[in-house]
Amino acid sequence: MNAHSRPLTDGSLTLLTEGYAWLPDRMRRRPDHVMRTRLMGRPTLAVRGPEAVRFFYDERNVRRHGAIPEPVLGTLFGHGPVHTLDGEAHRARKEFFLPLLHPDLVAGLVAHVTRVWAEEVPAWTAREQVVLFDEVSVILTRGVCAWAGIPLDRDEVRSTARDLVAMVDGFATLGPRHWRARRARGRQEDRLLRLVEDVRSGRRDARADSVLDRVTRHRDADGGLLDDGTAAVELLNVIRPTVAVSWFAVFTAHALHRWPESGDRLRAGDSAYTAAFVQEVRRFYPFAPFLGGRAARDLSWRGERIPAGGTVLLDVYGQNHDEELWGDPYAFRPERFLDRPAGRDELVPQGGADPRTGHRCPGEGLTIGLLEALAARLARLEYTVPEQDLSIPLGRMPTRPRSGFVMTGVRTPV
Ligand code: MYR
Repeated sequence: MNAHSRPLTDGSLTLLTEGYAWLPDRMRRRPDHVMRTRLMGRPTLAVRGPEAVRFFYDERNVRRHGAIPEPVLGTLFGHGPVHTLDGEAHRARKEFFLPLLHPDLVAGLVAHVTRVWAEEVPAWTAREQVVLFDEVSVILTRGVCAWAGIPLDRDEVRSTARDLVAMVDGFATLGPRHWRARRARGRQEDRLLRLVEDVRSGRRDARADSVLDRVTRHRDADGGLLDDGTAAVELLNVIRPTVAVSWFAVFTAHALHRWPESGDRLRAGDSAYTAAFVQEVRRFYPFAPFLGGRAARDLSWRGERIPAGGTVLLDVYGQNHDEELWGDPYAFRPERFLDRPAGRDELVPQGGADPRTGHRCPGEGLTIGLLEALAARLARLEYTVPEQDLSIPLGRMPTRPRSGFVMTGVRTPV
């Protein structure tokens, strides 16, 4: 029996226990960066590298319909979202998201979030301790809702932030976090669905050209408006990922703590270094483990075959730590991005290829803009990092420092 005829064991259980390490550990033994396995009972092909990114994002090879398992839709993305569409349907729905690529919109979101930061942070100085993850999620929730034109009363800020975090936190587990995520999604979809109904019925005004206004007017490929439920799902697909930047913000604080010398250049306002630092945070720390699609036809990649309908995975975490691409990939070294900017299909924490035509996250520029602003502000903040568990368990998806990054003695810069 050779490697090709041996029945493949299903990797689902080991994936759930090994988390981020599952794919990269197995890929390490594959010099061609391609691997056959089974996942949730389906033949699966895992690929990695810039050429593989182009293969993966070519719709003639890989399609999205039916690719995302229901437990991920029921928590993270919702039912009927842009992530599950192909061809003309995808192109038309993507029109709603493409303005997010515009630098003016990025600047607008950053302005809202930094205004909220300036309002919230002084109160940290009076507190015995602050859990950065929780507080940043509140700041991002307030900022993104104000920017998107979504009303948010003062007394619903913390519960909304908790729900948005829960949806991300529960997508890759079948334990209590998963059920919390489903309940959170139910609450937030209901709330936004009522908001969409109110705008459409004229009971409430939406700020002209805001994200809320645009979702109520968006037309799909068939020329029809989104139904109220799908509009709520896609609104959440703008605000939830923005709040998910909390994970990267805490990784930013972790990096500043472990490599404090980086802080000097951030404090000095070195914008090229700040941009490189943020790219290194997005490369180095674990966020999306991999991305998936379905083989559109019988496919072969570097000699490995996958039948039509099989699963194709892009090994995101593995590619961001690929020795050949990065050299010394487990060293945190922002300078690597000063020496040479990352190629489009090399650095793929939020997917690869062109966000205008494919499934790369259209919010990548928003993430980068927010992190540059937050990194500079975190570097200028004075605080103590008390004894705590800052380990980042790779078996938990999504992961973050276990303590959430506790700060004491916070003092704002004069
Ligand atoms: C967001 O809120 O959308 C940001 C969080 C994204 C995490 C990305 C995880 C991707 C999981 C895809 C699973 C595909 C399985 C075949």
